[in-house]
Amino acid sequence: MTYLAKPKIHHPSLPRNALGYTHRDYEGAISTLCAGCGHDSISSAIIQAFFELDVPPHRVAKLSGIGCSSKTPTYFLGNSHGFNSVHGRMPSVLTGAALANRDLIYLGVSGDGDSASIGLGQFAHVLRRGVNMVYVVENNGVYGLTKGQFSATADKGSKSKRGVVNSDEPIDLAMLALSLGATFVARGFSGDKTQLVPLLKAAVEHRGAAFIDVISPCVAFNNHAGSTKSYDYVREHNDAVNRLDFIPSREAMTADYPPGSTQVLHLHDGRMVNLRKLDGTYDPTDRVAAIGFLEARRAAGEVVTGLLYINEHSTDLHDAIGTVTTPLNALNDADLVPGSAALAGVNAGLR
Ligand SMILES: Cc1ncc(C[n+]2csc(CCOP(=O)(O)OP(=O)(O)O)c2C)c(N)n1
Ligand code: SF4
Ligand SMILES: [Mg+2]
Repeated sequence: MTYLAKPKIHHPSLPRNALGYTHRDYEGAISTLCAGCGHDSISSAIIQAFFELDVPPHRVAKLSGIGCSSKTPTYFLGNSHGFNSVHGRMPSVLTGAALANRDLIYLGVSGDGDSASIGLGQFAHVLRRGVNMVYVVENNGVYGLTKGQFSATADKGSKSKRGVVNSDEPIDLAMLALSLGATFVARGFSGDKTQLVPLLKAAVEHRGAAFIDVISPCVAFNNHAGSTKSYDYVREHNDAVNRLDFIPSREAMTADYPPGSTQVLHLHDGRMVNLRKLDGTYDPTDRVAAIGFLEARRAAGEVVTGLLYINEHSTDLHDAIGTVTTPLNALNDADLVPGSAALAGVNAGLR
């Protein structure tokens, strides 16, 4: 455990974004995770994504459960709102916060134990309700914080550090997210920031439930031969179906790609992402095909990464229940107490 505070003095020539902030303004406390933990690379990708998106840090709420992964919000976006909830309960706390104040960007950070075991029910409902958020699972196939037990995402046949073979079928969270109705589903690898940062940026801009499963090796308990969540295994079996280029405004796209190798995706506020297709046949707007593709590649031992599915016409929970555009926590007494005549009208409508 380190108690060292980060120095407050910044180098005067650090690059600044459009708001005048540097990377340091998006960082958090010094990490206490094991050196080499994949989770730290994800924190660094999150810092870069929000810096490059020019998001004011006070507009972000980061929420997590319990685990090494759920500790990470302490290590990024130190000037944002934060809530470290109970094991597996982040989604319901996030849902409540998102309903109360629709003006914030919600970032849920969880682990494979947190989301695929104790929190599986919460994971399912937050996605099927279309809560407007980015939900990141830092997936290492083990319960890192409690010393490396297999989690529900560990592949059948994979080996623990002590050589025990996992006999249970794995839960593929990306596949589950697809079947639950998430409108943005992606998989990344903590060792591939070039792919992960644009995925995070596009997920932030997406309206609705955006889920990213990030394979994130645990160097202490799950980075050996026989593991399918180790750095070596993922590097050797990474089947990236596409790469994103995030277009920050309505600018025309100037990149020079061979015809047929790109696909332009539109996000709700007019922003676009340019998708470089690495697998020419993969179409991330076809949800049913995506499920079949993931299943087939998993059977072949491959780890499919990239943008797996996007619904360009997505809506969110606020659209579904018709909440007012003013955040509920900003409504005044007159809005909240409309009087007996209004109440009588509501009652009459229910008779
Ligand atoms: C209600 C409850 N049950 C069990 C625990 C013990 N516990 C703490 S973290 C954890 C699993 C963490 O695994 P994961 O979510 O994969 O995070 P990682 O540490 O691997 O990043 C467990 C079982 C707990 N803290 N609270
Ligand atoms: S135990 Fe594993 S998951 Fe936890 S900090 Fe160490 S390497 Fe990361
Ligand atoms: Mg884990």
